[in-house]
Amino acid sequence: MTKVTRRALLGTMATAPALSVIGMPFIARAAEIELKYGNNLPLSHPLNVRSHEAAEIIKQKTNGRIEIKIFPNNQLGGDTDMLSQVRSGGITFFTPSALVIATLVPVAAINAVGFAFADYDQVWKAMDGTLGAHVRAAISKVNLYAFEKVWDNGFRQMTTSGKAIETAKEMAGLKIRVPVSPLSLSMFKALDSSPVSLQFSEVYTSLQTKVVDAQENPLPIIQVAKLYEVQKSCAISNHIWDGFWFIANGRAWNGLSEPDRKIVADAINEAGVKQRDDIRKLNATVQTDLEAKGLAFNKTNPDSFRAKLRDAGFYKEWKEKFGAEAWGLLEDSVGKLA
Ligand code: X2X
Repeated sequence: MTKVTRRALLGTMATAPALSVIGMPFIARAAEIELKYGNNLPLSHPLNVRSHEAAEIIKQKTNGRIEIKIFPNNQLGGDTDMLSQVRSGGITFFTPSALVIATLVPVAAINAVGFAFADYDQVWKAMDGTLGAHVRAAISKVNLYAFEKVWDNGFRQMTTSGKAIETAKEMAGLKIRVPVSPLSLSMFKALDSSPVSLQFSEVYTSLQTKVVDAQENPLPIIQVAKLYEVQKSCAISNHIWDGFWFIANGRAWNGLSEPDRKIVADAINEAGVKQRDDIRKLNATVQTDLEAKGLAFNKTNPDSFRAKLRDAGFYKEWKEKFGAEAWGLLEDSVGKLA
């Protein structure tokens, strides 16, 4: 008896009249191209919600040929691990914060210069404009492809288990967790704190076990990662605007056909724009929610922090590190910094 291969069966199905298909077992077709995407955030964060939608759209538009498998919440390791996996091709996609990809592409931290951006109008003008283009070009030099639209992490705020942070004075000696990022370390050292670099996967436990007393993150992250359970107060400092670069391994990206690249890029960029809007809407309600969960809030004035950073030579140092071109592009968007 001849063995009926799947190909032969599908071939018959394609030519046989439609009616004869009825009653046949459904044959699940495995995707031709399976691409892994890892990230560091809980499933409920808009970054995961919208990238899940993008993956569905990509699957539909390619008739199931391309499937993106999402591994959220540090399932594949911490930020540093995922960064090396996306470089080697072990995973195809990763969404590192600008702070984190800067360990590889230093200029990528330019958006995180302390107290640079006043609001989201300035942020999107810069990141969708010349500053973002400059960073994407730098990312492409290390054989990674950065999608056009950077996703929103948000304006970073400081939380602590100790006394509230009102001015730069309270920063002295503060044991604060920062991402694995030279710029964050430098900034909190300039504020006289004792910053500790830890991957995001380690933040909750290190606060819980008091390895550190404080951390800094946008409010939606504090909410989805339940950091309010292990922190007492939150200072609205807006000290850094942070985004997630959606990046792809260069070889894997260039290995896709041109039409497939367009389908994937369109879906991911459109999802990114929606994700920005999700965060914008969340920002309107998240503080009230966190207050109800027991986190105490206070406002801060940026002046004392900025003065401290200026006196410590922070702006001068990072202007030199980023170089005149990138610094100029940042100042085009936010005005003179130092
Ligand atoms: O690690 C963090 O603090 C986070 C989640 O904001 C980043 O990915 C930089």
